[in-house]
Amino acid sequence: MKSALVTGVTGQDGSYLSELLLKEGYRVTGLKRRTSINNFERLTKVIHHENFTLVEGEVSDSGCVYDLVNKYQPDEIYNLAAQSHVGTSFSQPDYTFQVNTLGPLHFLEAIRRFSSNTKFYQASTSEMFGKNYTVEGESKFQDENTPLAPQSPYAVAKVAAHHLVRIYREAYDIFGCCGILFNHESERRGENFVTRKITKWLAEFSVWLSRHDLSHDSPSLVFDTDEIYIGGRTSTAQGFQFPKLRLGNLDSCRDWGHAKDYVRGMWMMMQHETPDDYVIATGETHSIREFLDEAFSLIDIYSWENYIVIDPEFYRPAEVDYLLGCPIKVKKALDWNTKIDFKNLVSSMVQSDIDGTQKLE
Ligand code: NDP
Ligand code: GDR
Repeated sequence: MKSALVTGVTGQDGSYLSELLLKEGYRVTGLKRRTSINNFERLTKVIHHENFTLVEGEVSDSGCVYDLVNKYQPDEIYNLAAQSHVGTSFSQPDYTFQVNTLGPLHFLEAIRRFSSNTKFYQASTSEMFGKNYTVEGESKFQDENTPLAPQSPYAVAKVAAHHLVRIYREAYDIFGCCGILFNHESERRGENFVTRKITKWLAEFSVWLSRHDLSHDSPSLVFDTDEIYIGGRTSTAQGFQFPKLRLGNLDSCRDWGHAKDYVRGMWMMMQHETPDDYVIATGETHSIREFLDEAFSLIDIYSWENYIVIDPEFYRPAEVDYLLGCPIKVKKALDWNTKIDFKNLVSSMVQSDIDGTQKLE
C-alpha cells in the first residue's frame, strides 16, 4: 500500500486530494496545524476512513517537519499548506514567507536528510507570473516558459519555493514536482476568495428573498452597509432590506477551474516517470464581471451592478490583471483534462451555497 503525507489537509485542495488518494488505495496522513477549535468541515468524507490519519504539525517549524518525515517516510508528500490569500500577504508578508517558503524548504531538507526516496509535490501558482504573459499571434497566455514576475509577497514566497524545488531536484536528485496551478474553486472554496464570496452572498440573499416572498429583481431591497451604519442600524440583514455585496477590482481576469480536476493533475504528475513542473489550467479566462453575470443570472438577476458596492478595502496595493493558462504540456505528457467547465463550476457553487443556507434557516 502506497503512503502519502498531505499538508494543508483541512483546506480546499487537501480535502479533495485526500479523497482521491484514498480511492487510489493509499494510506493517507493529513497534516493539520493546531487550532483552538477543530476545523474538519471539509474532511467529512475521509475522517473516519480506516486508511486516513490526522496528525498535528506546523510547516514553519523545521524540527516538527523533520520529525514527521523521519517518522512516516511516506512515498509521496503533497505540500499544500500555505497562507494562501494574496491580499492578506500584503498585511502579513513575514508570516507568509515563513509558511510559504520556509515550509517547503523544511520538507525538501527533511527528504534530503532522512527519506531520499520520498517524492515531493509543491503547490506553485499562476500568481508567480504576475503581470507577465506570452504573446503568440492574437493570443496572450502563460505557460511553463513565461518568465515569472511576482506582484505580491505571496507570489514572491511561492517563486522562492518553486526555485528551491528545482534546485533540490537538480542538486540532490530528489523527485520534486511543481504544479503551476491557475485559480481553482469549488463548493469548498474559502469564503474570502472572490468566487465564493459572491456565491455565498447570492445564496443568502436568494434564501432571504424567498423567506420574505419577495421578487428577485428589485434593487430597493438592498442597502449599502456604510449608509445604514451611519443611520445607526447594523450591517446584518433585517427588515425588508439586505446588505449589498462589497467587492474590489472587478476588471481582473482569471482562468478558473474546479479543484476536483486540479487535484487529479497533482497526483498524475507524481505518477510520471520523471519529475517536472506543469501548468494546470482550463485555457479560458473570465473577468470578475463575467463571473458576476453568470452567478447572478442563476437567481434571475441581470443587472447585478445595483446589488454591489465597490469598496477600496478590497483593492490590492498591486494587482495581477490577466491570467490565462496554456495547459498543453500537461495534456500531452499526462493526458490530463478538465471535466467541469466554467458554467458548471459557477452553478455548482451557487447551488451548494443555497442548499447550505437553507439547511441553516
Ligand atoms: P486553503 O487556504 O483552502 O488551504 C490552505 C491549508 O494550509 C489549510 O489547511 C490551512 O490550515 C493550512 N495551513 C496554513 N498555514 C499553515 C501552517 N503554518 N502550518 C500547517 N498548515 C497550514 O488553500 P487551497 O486548498 O485553495 O490551496 C492549496 C495550496 O495550493 C496552497 O498552497 C495555495 O497557495 C496553492 N494554490 C491554490 C490555488 C487555488 O486557486 N486554490 C491556485 C494555485 C496554488 P487551516 O485550515 O487551519 O487554515
Ligand atoms: P487570487 O484569488 O488573488 O487570484 O488568488 P481571489 O479570489 O482572492 O482574487 C481574484 C481577483 O478578484 C479580485 N477581487 C477580490 N478578491 C477578493 N478576495 N475579495 C474581493 O472582495 C474582491 N473583489 C475583487 C482580486 O483583486 C483578484 O484580482 C487565488 C488564491 O487561491 C491563491 O492562493 C492562488 O495561488 C491563486 O488564486 C492562483
